[in-house]
Amino acid sequence: MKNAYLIGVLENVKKRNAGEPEFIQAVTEVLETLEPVIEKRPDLVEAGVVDRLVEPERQIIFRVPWVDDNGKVQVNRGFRVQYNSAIGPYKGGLRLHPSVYLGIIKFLGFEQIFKNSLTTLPMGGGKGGSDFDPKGKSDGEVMRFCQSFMTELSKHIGADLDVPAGDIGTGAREIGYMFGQYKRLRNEFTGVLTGKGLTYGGSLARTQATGYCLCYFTNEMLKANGKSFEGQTVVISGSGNVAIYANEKATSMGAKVVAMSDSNGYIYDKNGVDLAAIKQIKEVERKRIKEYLNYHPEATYTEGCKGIWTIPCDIALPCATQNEIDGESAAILAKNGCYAVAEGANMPSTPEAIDVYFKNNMLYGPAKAANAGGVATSGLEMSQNSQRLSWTFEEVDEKLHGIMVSIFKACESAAKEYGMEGNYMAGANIAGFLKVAEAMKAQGCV
Ligand code: NDP
Ligand code: 2IT
Repeated sequence: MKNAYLIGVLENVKKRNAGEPEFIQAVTEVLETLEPVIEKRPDLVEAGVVDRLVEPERQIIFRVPWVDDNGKVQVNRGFRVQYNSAIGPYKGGLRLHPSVYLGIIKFLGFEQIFKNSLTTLPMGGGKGGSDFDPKGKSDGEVMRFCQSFMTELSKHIGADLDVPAGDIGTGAREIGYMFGQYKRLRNEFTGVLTGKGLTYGGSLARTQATGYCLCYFTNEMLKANGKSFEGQTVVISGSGNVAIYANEKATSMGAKVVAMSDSNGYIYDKNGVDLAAIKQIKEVERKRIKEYLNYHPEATYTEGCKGIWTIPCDIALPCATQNEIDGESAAILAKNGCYAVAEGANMPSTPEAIDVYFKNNMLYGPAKAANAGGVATSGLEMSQNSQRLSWTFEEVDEKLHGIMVSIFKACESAAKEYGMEGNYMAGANIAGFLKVAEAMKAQGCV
């Protein structure tokens, strides 16, 4: 990066957020790709748009006390970072995972600003969560945690203010408990959360949305480069919400998914992963992926998740967590003939991995664009709640398909306009940024 203004902003970010490497990583990637825009737009520099964009509007950190099944008091830490409201109410998921700390929530909230902008819907960026680990907890413990978490969070959110949703560790069960507590505390039934159950205001297709839309985006990227999913071998990391529905859609588009993982290890099934077995193990029983061998003894299970990228494939869809593909794994993927990577997870590729993709002319679909279908459906859930209506699965799915096609086109044309044809990462950052930047400039120094 050569632009003195951007270098200055980044230096300041590093100084003020030391000890938050994921956040610095996310900001660095965006600022590097914004260089040609900033060179062309001195008015945005004058308006201090980037200086303001990197600083969250509000950060809330709170104590979450709850009582476990043995009657013992447990204390977790809760977060909500309300990052940017230039184009709509704050919107973004809640992550429940022991690795959660402020830096993770800030990187996710920062990414969410651009992603939400790309969806074309009016949603600002935010993210939240806690270092609570739902794994191994009883339903009662999860409920008491969610109620305590929402008791504080309810003071800071609202249908026109900030609308949280799911992310790692937060699925339909957790959203249900949180919604119930919000309703009890506020005595009102509003669309304050998305990803709700279908009996109380949820949208059809929200469960499937992120995974399906990852494949819609990937399909556009493949088509634009004379390829398709048909007959291709695919590796998908993770076996949660995003991974499961990415598998379902990729398979329906003619691909064969041969491997999936969890945080303990990965399975390889050369006949194609049996998704019904994965759903039973993960969605119904909440067990570990190695149980897959009970259904398919001919498959293999390997401890440790990194090795999944050594399985030869044409297309890789990382759908687990941040920085899960490093430079070394990316080099193995490339060597084995993988020609496309599209990100279901947020920031799953390290900067070194991204370098490998570009050096090897691989197609690269960045998270902000490729996984935007989840939050887009959340936006459609908000619209349905406001109208007190619910659309059919087909209506929602058709709208989403259109949104993903338009996101791909926006990335493709912004990259081309700024002299980086085929670099969808730069295209996503630039297209996402420009809408937010114009809105921030128009609203003055706030
Ligand atoms: P889930 O909790 O449903 O599933 C997460 C999956 O990733 C599990 O298989 C989990 O394994 C694995 N995983 C989580 N953390 C780690 C880790 N540190 N190392 C290795 N594996 C890990 O979450 P989602 O499917 O919802 O989210 C997956 C990714 O997609 C996240 O990056 C999330 O931010 C992103 N995303 C989610 C959206 C959504 O709508 N849900 C929308 C857009 C992006 P285990 O069970 O062992 O923990
Ligand atoms: O990372 C994401 O986009 C999500 N976890 C979904 C957020 C949402 O509000 O649906």
